[in-house]
Amino acid sequence: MRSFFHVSDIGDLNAALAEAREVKRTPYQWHHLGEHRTIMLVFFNSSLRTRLSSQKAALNLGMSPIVLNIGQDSWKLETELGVVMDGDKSEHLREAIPVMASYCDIIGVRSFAGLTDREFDYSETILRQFVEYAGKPVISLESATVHPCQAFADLITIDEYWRADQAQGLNIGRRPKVVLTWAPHPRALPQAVPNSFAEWMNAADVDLVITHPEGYELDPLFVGKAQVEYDQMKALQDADFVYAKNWSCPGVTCPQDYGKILSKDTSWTIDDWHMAVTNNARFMHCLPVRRNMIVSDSVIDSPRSIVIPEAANRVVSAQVVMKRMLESL
Ligand code: AN0
Ligand code: CP
Repeated sequence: MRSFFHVSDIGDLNAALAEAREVKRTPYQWHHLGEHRTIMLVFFNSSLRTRLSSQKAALNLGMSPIVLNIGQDSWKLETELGVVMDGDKSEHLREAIPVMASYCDIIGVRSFAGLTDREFDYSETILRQFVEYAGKPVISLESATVHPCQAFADLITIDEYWRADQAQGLNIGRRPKVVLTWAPHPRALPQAVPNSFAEWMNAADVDLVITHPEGYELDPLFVGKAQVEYDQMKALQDADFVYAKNWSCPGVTCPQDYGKILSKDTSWTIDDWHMAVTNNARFMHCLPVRRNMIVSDSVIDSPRSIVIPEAANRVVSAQVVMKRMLESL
């Protein structure tokens, strides 16, 4: 595997899920694969889960992780080509990437959307430079438009809970109804998490419904065949999994508002009243989550909340991806 950005990079999803179950059962059985191998994890933005789960996954595979926080531990990097570098950026990605790549076998990159220039973000300008200048396999650790390690972990989690239900004789012979719902947040957030979640759920054996206020339409490339329902309560009806997330305006129906907050409507906050119309749904969120903005304390603290096992599965998704990359080096 040369890159991990989209669901298509992982190939057959059932095979990937079976591999994830095996990795989870016996995480250390491939410890030899990473011997004398190094992964570089480059962060342009903050992280808790991605940083730690990626390091843990690498360690499980016997691989050495090196972490670099751009602008804190390193020089500030220029990302745009053709500019006169007379500002606060001391080094260009054009040199920094091949230098970093010369110290490792795999590179992971976190570079959030800037949310000011849709064209710059949606052409994945930074990630593409890593692919071009590194000459090593590249993993998106949430880039401008995608967060595949999260979406794969989300799918692993849904598969795990649905299988557990079926082992108890529940929900036999049907697909889960998964609802991706927008929820309010005080700051403008990227679309990478909902984009990837939609992309992966479309490829999986689930029925996906997406709900959000008008203006928050995700890029059709990611929405695919999913049903879009503007009435949140209607969308949540009989849901088996509720996946809440905030995102800023994707600029699909209103390009001038790209990256802006269009609504802070707290009637979209997931609380007991919303969960009551579901099929006793499990609650999911990628974390970090703002309590009582995205979700009420009562829902996230309830036994139907699976946000912690979901975060734990970030090690599993990262390990499957790194294992595949090591196998193809
Ligand atoms: C980021 C986002 O919404 O993309 C990271 C989520 C994994 N969240 C925040 O910046 C709060
Ligand atoms: N879910 C997720 O990617 O969390 P971090 O931003 O803490 O890495």
